Amino acid sequence: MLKPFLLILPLLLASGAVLAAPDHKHGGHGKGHHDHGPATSGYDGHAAALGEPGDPKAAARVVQVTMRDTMRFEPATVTVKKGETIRFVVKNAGQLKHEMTLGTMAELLEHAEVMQRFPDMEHDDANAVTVAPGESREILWKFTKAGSFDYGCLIPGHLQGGMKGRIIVR
Ligand SMILES: [Cu+2]
Repeated sequence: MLKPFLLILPLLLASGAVLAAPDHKHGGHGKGHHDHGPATSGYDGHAAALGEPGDPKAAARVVQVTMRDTMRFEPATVTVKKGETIRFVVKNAGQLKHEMTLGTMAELLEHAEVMQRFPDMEHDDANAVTVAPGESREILWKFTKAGSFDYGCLIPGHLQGGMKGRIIVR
């Protein structure tokens, strides 16, 4: 369990490190891939446990998701059929920057820790969007495996504040 108060000091120290190393922005595909720490982490940034990026030509069901500054996603639970492609239309209704990352809770927690060290990291992955206040972005994802998965906002403090949701694939 992350303890936000214990993370404040390392966070302050880390922000200095970020200024000294401007290239820690979360790169997109094709340029060196992103810095997730040790390769042994097992997290490849693509939420392979859930499925794969959706084919833009495939039929997709639209699921609207709203992000709020109360550290909540609406809805907080999404149910999909195995094999279904979902177009998440993610709207940030708040004043703060938020993001939505699909993954297992273990992946989200691990990535949230990296975000604590590099708070300005932005996501340009198939399974994640960073959404500025008032804007909307989309995630197109095909759920190929049955099970219970998660999504969360990895902006420092948000996941811990409860900004997460569950995806049930059956
Ligand atoms: Cu957030």
